[in-house]
Amino acid sequence: MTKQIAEIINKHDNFLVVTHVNPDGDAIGSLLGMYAALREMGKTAVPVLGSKFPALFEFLPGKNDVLIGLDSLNFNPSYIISLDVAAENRICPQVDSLRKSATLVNIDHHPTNPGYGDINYIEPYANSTTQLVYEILYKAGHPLSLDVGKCLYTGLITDTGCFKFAGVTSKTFELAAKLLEPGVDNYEITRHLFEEFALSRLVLERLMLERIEILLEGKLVLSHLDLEDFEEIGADLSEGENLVNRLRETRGVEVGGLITKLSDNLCKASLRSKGLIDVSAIASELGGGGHRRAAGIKASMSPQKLRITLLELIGTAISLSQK
Ligand SMILES: [Mn+2]
Repeated sequence: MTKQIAEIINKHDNFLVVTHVNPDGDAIGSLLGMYAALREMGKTAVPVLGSKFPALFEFLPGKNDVLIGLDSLNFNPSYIISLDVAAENRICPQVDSLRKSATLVNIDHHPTNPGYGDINYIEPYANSTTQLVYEILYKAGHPLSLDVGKCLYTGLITDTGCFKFAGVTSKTFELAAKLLEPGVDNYEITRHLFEEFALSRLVLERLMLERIEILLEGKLVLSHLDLEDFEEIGADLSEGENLVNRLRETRGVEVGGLITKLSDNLCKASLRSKGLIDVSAIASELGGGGHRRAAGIKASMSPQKLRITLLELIGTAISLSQK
């Protein structure tokens, strides 16, 4: 499949590059890495996000070229390259209108990805989607530049939790070495990703910790934030993105979950598991998706309802795992 996609980017032109809403480092790294490479190849390419560019990734090259929505799009893409998007409804919704005239290439590493593209390259064993981008560019014979290296390394660092998470092998470090090769500065990237948070994020974390509930005999820790909290604190929604990891750090805790209320009848939840419980299966039951150890949900229900539903589903999964 890498060969087929490598041929597309070598032989064709006019690419729209997209990723998921609430983008994380792998989403933005894949988006800007693929975009930078296409530009280096002399192609017409436009990176698109469905919402505001997250402040955390402003250090990456190409961010000023990102279109927010398609209103000012001034060319007809032949190909839409979707990166790190587990479910089609998580792409910027306007992209749907282009699907008749463009070929959708779906490149992802989420095992729950149903293969919604015209061409699908889904590799659940990849540490990050940026790894798949690297493999495609390698197959295409495109040499790795400093810009592309920075972006792809950012995705790898994000999705492996700085090489802490399960699934990291000697191959991961081989890839990391290749990505650093053009002169990428590891500390520059990790500092931007983990040591430059806005003060508002610290305040959000305090609020999240104040509200923890220790459930299921300490195996589940839940907390919640409201959109109003973000507004009051002056924090961007993306700043809440990985706070949930904190809820899993305690001994005995199998699952941490953070529910964010977006409106009375709409909320999202991020789930993190140590591995015993497959949180992507729980997320799938509620229309979300992700990985065994990290998954997300956006659900049309009140936070109270989502809390009870999660408590039931996770409670059942934990008792089944003990049989
Ligand atoms: Mn990813």
